[in-house]
Amino acid sequence: MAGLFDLTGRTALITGSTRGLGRAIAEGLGGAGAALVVNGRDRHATETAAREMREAGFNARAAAFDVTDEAAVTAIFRDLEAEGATIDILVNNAGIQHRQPMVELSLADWQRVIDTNLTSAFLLGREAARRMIPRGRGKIINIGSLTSELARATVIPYTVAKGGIRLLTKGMAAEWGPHGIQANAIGPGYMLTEMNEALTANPQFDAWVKGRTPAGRWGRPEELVGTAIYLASGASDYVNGQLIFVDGGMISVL
Ligand code: GCO
Repeated sequence: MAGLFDLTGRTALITGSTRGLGRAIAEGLGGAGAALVVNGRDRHATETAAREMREAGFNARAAAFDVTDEAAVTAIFRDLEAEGATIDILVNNAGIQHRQPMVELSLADWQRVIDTNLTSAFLLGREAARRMIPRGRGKIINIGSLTSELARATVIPYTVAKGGIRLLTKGMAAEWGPHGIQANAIGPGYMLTEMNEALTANPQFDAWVKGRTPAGRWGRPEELVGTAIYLASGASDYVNGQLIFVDGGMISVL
Protein backbone atom coordinates (compact mmCIF):
# COMPACT_ATOMS: atom_id res chain seq x y z
CA MET A 1 0.00 0.00 0.00
CA ALA A 2 2.80 2.44 0.87
CA GLY A 3 4.11 2.00 -2.67
CA LEU A 4 1.02 3.74 -3.95
CA PHE A 5 2.33 7.03 -2.55
CA ASP A 6 6.02 6.40 -3.17
CA LEU A 7 7.87 9.12 -5.11
CA THR A 8 11.27 7.44 -5.25
CA GLY A 9 12.97 8.10 -8.58
CA ARG A 10 10.77 11.13 -9.31
CA THR A 11 11.96 14.72 -9.54
CA ALA A 12 9.73 17.56 -8.36
CA LEU A 13 10.12 21.25 -9.16
CA ILE A 14 8.30 23.38 -6.59
CA THR A 15 8.08 27.10 -7.31
CA GLY A 16 8.36 29.47 -4.38
CA SER A 17 9.76 26.78 -2.14
CA THR A 18 12.30 28.69 -0.05
CA ARG A 19 9.62 29.24 2.62
CA GLY A 20 5.93 29.05 3.41
CA LEU A 21 3.59 26.57 1.78
CA GLY A 22 6.06 25.75 -1.01
CA ARG A 23 8.77 24.82 1.44
CA ALA A 24 6.46 22.54 3.42
CA ILE A 25 5.26 20.88 0.22
CA ALA A 26 8.85 20.44 -1.04
CA GLU A 27 9.97 18.80 2.20
CA GLY A 28 6.86 16.62 2.18
CA LEU A 29 7.51 15.39 -1.37
CA GLY A 30 11.16 14.87 -0.41
CA GLY A 31 10.04 12.75 2.53
CA ALA A 32 8.05 10.59 0.10
CA GLY A 33 11.25 10.00 -1.88
CA ALA A 34 11.25 12.69 -4.59
CA ALA A 35 14.37 14.59 -5.63
CA LEU A 36 13.69 18.31 -5.25
CA VAL A 37 14.31 21.36 -7.38
CA VAL A 38 13.93 24.32 -5.04
CA ASN A 39 12.95 27.68 -6.51
CA GLY A 40 12.88 31.27 -5.37
CA ARG A 41 13.59 34.61 -6.98
CA ASP A 42 16.52 35.37 -4.70
CA ARG A 43 19.64 33.32 -5.48
CA HIS A 44 21.02 33.36 -1.96
CA ALA A 45 17.71 32.39 -0.32
CA THR A 46 17.20 29.63 -2.88
CA GLU A 47 20.67 28.17 -2.40
CA THR A 48 20.33 28.36 1.37
CA ALA A 49 16.98 26.55 1.31
CA ALA A 50 18.34 23.82 -0.99
CA ARG A 51 21.39 23.39 1.25
CA GLU A 52 19.23 23.13 4.37
CA MET A 53 17.11 20.50 2.66
CA ARG A 54 20.22 18.51 1.70
CA GLU A 55 21.40 18.75 5.32
CA ALA A 56 18.00 17.35 6.32
CA GLY A 57 18.73 14.35 4.10
CA PHE A 58 16.84 15.28 0.93
CA ASN A 59 18.19 15.26 -2.59
CA ALA A 60 17.74 18.96 -3.41
CA ARG A 61 19.14 21.40 -5.92
CA ALA A 62 18.57 25.13 -6.26
CA ALA A 63 17.05 26.83 -9.30
CA ALA A 64 16.75 30.58 -8.70
CA PHE A 65 14.58 32.30 -11.29
CA ASP A 66 11.63 34.64 -11.62
CA VAL A 67 8.53 32.58 -12.46
CA THR A 68 7.04 35.48 -14.44
CA ASP A 69 10.02 35.71 -16.82
CA GLU A 70 9.30 33.60 -19.89
CA ALA A 71 12.94 33.47 -21.03
CA ALA A 72 14.13 32.49 -17.55
CA VAL A 73 11.53 29.73 -17.29
CA THR A 74 12.46 28.33 -20.70
CA ALA A 75 16.16 28.48 -19.83
CA ILE A 76 15.76 26.64 -16.53
CA PHE A 77 13.95 23.72 -18.14
CA ARG A 78 16.70 23.55 -20.77
CA ASP A 79 19.41 23.63 -18.09
CA LEU A 80 17.72 20.95 -16.00
CA GLU A 81 17.42 18.76 -19.07
CA ALA A 82 21.11 19.28 -19.88
CA GLU A 83 21.94 18.16 -16.32
CA GLY A 84 19.84 15.04 -16.87
CA ALA A 85 17.03 16.14 -14.53
CA THR A 86 13.55 15.27 -15.79
CA ILE A 87 10.69 17.06 -14.09
CA ASP A 88 8.09 14.41 -13.24
CA ILE A 89 6.17 16.60 -10.79
CA LEU A 90 5.60 20.34 -11.10
CA VAL A 91 4.11 22.29 -8.21
CA ASN A 92 3.00 25.79 -9.23
CA ASN A 93 3.07 27.34 -5.80
CA ALA A 94 4.83 30.73 -6.16
CA GLY A 95 2.45 33.47 -5.17
CA ILE A 96 2.17 36.97 -3.78
CA GLN A 97 -0.55 38.95 -2.10
CA HIS A 98 -1.44 42.64 -2.40
CA ARG A 99 -4.23 43.95 -0.20
CA GLN A 100 -5.85 47.17 -1.34
CA PRO A 101 -9.37 48.29 -2.28
CA MET A 102 -9.92 48.02 -6.05
CA VAL A 103 -10.77 51.70 -6.48
CA GLU A 104 -7.24 52.52 -5.28
CA LEU A 105 -5.46 49.72 -7.12
CA SER A 106 -2.90 50.53 -9.82
CA LEU A 107 -2.72 48.62 -13.08
CA ALA A 108 0.90 47.73 -12.24
CA ASP A 109 -0.13 46.02 -8.97
CA TRP A 110 -3.03 44.24 -10.68
CA GLN A 111 -0.65 42.89 -13.33
CA ARG A 112 2.07 41.91 -10.87
CA VAL A 113 -0.38 39.78 -8.88
CA ILE A 114 -1.91 38.16 -11.99
CA ASP A 115 1.52 37.45 -13.50
CA THR A 116 2.99 35.94 -10.35
CA ASN A 117 -0.02 33.87 -9.28
CA LEU A 118 -1.51 32.83 -12.63
CA THR A 119 0.65 33.49 -15.69
CA SER A 120 3.57 31.76 -13.98
CA ALA A 121 1.53 28.53 -13.81
CA PHE A 122 0.90 28.75 -17.55
CA LEU A 123 4.59 29.39 -18.31
CA LEU A 124 5.91 26.59 -16.11
CA GLY A 125 3.07 24.23 -16.99
CA ARG A 126 3.73 24.72 -20.70
CA GLU A 127 7.45 23.99 -20.38
CA ALA A 128 6.86 20.99 -18.14
CA ALA A 129 4.12 19.54 -20.36
CA ARG A 130 6.24 19.90 -23.49
CA ARG A 131 8.57 17.36 -21.89
CA MET A 132 5.96 15.23 -20.08
CA ILE A 133 3.87 14.63 -23.22
CA PRO A 134 6.52 12.60 -25.09
CA ARG A 135 7.09 10.54 -21.92
CA GLY A 136 3.36 9.91 -21.54
CA ARG A 137 3.22 10.84 -17.87
CA GLY A 138 3.56 13.69 -15.41
CA LYS A 139 1.91 15.35 -12.43
CA ILE A 140 1.08 19.03 -12.17
CA ILE A 141 -0.18 20.50 -8.92
CA ASN A 142 -1.38 24.09 -8.97
CA ILE A 143 -1.96 25.98 -5.75
CA GLY A 144 -5.39 27.57 -5.67
CA SER A 145 -7.12 29.14 -2.70
CA LEU A 146 -10.49 29.61 -1.04
CA THR A 147 -10.55 32.63 -3.35
CA SER A 148 -10.58 30.24 -6.33
CA GLU A 149 -14.31 30.09 -5.48
CA LEU A 150 -15.15 33.09 -3.30
CA ALA A 151 -14.09 36.72 -3.26
CA ARG A 152 -12.78 38.63 -0.29
CA ALA A 153 -12.76 42.45 -0.29
CA THR A 154 -9.29 44.00 -0.76
CA VAL A 155 -7.69 40.98 -2.49
CA ILE A 156 -9.46 41.04 -5.88
CA PRO A 157 -6.45 40.54 -8.21
CA TYR A 158 -5.44 37.56 -6.07
CA THR A 159 -9.03 36.25 -6.25
CA VAL A 160 -9.05 36.63 -10.03
CA ALA A 161 -5.70 34.85 -10.35
CA LYS A 162 -6.78 32.00 -8.07
CA GLY A 163 -10.11 31.67 -9.88
CA GLY A 164 -8.01 31.45 -13.05
CA ILE A 165 -5.93 28.68 -11.46
CA ARG A 166 -9.10 26.60 -11.03
CA LEU A 167 -9.89 26.74 -14.74
CA LEU A 168 -6.27 26.58 -15.87
CA THR A 169 -6.12 23.29 -13.98
CA LYS A 170 -9.14 22.00 -15.89
CA GLY A 171 -7.64 23.29 -19.13
CA MET A 172 -4.43 21.38 -18.45
CA ALA A 173 -6.46 18.24 -17.73
CA ALA A 174 -8.39 18.72 -21.00
CA GLU A 175 -5.31 19.12 -23.19
CA TRP A 176 -2.76 16.99 -21.40
CA GLY A 177 -4.92 14.26 -19.84
CA PRO A 178 -4.87 12.33 -23.13
CA HIS A 179 -1.07 12.23 -22.78
CA GLY A 180 -1.08 10.60 -19.37
CA ILE A 181 -0.63 13.81 -17.39
CA GLN A 182 -2.71 14.65 -14.33
CA ALA A 183 -3.18 18.31 -13.38
CA ASN A 184 -4.94 19.01 -10.13
CA ALA A 185 -5.02 21.86 -7.64
CA ILE A 186 -4.92 22.27 -3.89
CA GLY A 187 -7.03 24.99 -2.28
CA PRO A 188 -5.49 25.85 1.08
CA GLY A 189 -7.62 27.56 3.69
CA TYR A 190 -6.23 30.25 5.98
CA MET A 191 -2.71 29.08 6.71
CA LEU A 192 -0.05 30.25 9.16
CA THR A 193 2.52 31.69 6.75
CA GLU A 194 4.56 34.86 6.50
CA MET A 195 2.22 36.07 3.75
CA ASN A 196 -0.64 36.00 6.23
CA GLU A 197 1.18 37.56 9.19
CA ALA A 198 -0.75 40.80 8.83
CA LEU A 199 -3.98 38.80 9.06
CA THR A 200 -3.02 36.59 12.01
CA ALA A 201 -1.88 39.70 13.89
CA ASN A 202 -5.30 41.30 13.46
CA PRO A 203 -7.48 40.10 16.39
CA GLN A 204 -10.75 40.59 14.47
CA PHE A 205 -9.52 38.69 11.44
CA ASP A 206 -8.07 35.94 13.61
CA ALA A 207 -11.39 35.55 15.44
CA TRP A 208 -13.25 35.54 12.10
CA VAL A 209 -11.05 32.74 10.72
CA LYS A 210 -11.38 30.63 13.86
CA GLY A 211 -15.14 31.15 14.05
CA ARG A 212 -15.72 30.57 10.34
CA THR A 213 -13.59 27.41 10.06
CA PRO A 214 -15.12 24.14 11.34
CA ALA A 215 -11.64 23.12 12.53
CA GLY A 216 -11.67 26.25 14.73
CA ARG A 217 -8.11 27.23 13.87
CA TRP A 218 -5.68 28.31 11.16
CA GLY A 219 -3.96 25.63 9.08
CA ARG A 220 -0.30 24.69 9.31
CA PRO A 221 1.71 24.50 6.05
CA GLU A 222 2.61 20.83 6.72
CA GLU A 223 -1.09 20.03 6.59
CA LEU A 224 -0.94 20.32 2.79
CA VAL A 225 1.64 17.55 2.51
CA GLY A 226 -0.68 14.54 2.45
CA THR A 227 -2.73 15.98 -0.41
CA ALA A 228 0.41 17.03 -2.29
CA ILE A 229 1.89 13.52 -2.04
CA TYR A 230 -1.42 12.02 -3.15
CA LEU A 231 -1.61 14.30 -6.19
CA ALA A 232 2.06 13.73 -7.04
CA SER A 233 1.86 9.95 -6.83
CA GLY A 234 0.33 7.00 -8.65
CA ALA A 235 -2.48 7.07 -6.08
CA SER A 236 -4.14 9.83 -8.14
CA ASP A 237 -3.59 8.46 -11.66
CA TYR A 238 -7.33 8.62 -12.51
CA VAL A 239 -7.91 12.00 -10.82
CA ASN A 240 -7.68 14.97 -13.16
CA GLY A 241 -8.75 18.62 -13.16
CA GLN A 242 -9.79 18.64 -9.51
CA LEU A 243 -9.36 21.36 -6.92
CA ILE A 244 -9.10 19.80 -3.46
CA PHE A 245 -9.67 22.13 -0.55
CA VAL A 246 -7.50 21.65 2.51
CA ASP A 247 -9.21 24.28 4.59
CA GLY A 248 -10.47 22.76 7.84
CA GLY A 249 -13.89 22.69 6.20
CA MET A 250 -14.24 26.44 5.68
CA ILE A 251 -15.52 26.44 2.10
CA SER A 252 -18.25 23.93 2.94
CA VAL A 253 -20.07 25.93 5.58
CA LEU A 254 -21.72 29.31 6.10
C1 GCO B 1 -5.88 36.90 2.15
C2 GCO B 1 -4.89 35.79 2.31
C3 GCO B 1 -5.17 34.68 1.34
C4 GCO B 1 -5.82 33.56 2.04
C5 GCO B 1 -6.24 32.48 1.11
C6 GCO B 1 -7.10 31.44 1.77
O1 GCO B 1 -5.49 38.05 2.23
O2 GCO B 1 -7.06 36.58 1.99
O3 GCO B 1 -3.62 36.31 2.10
O4 GCO B 1 -4.00 34.23 0.79
O5 GCO B 1 -4.98 33.01 3.01
O6 GCO B 1 -6.93 33.04 0.05
O7 GCO B 1 -7.37 30.47 0.84
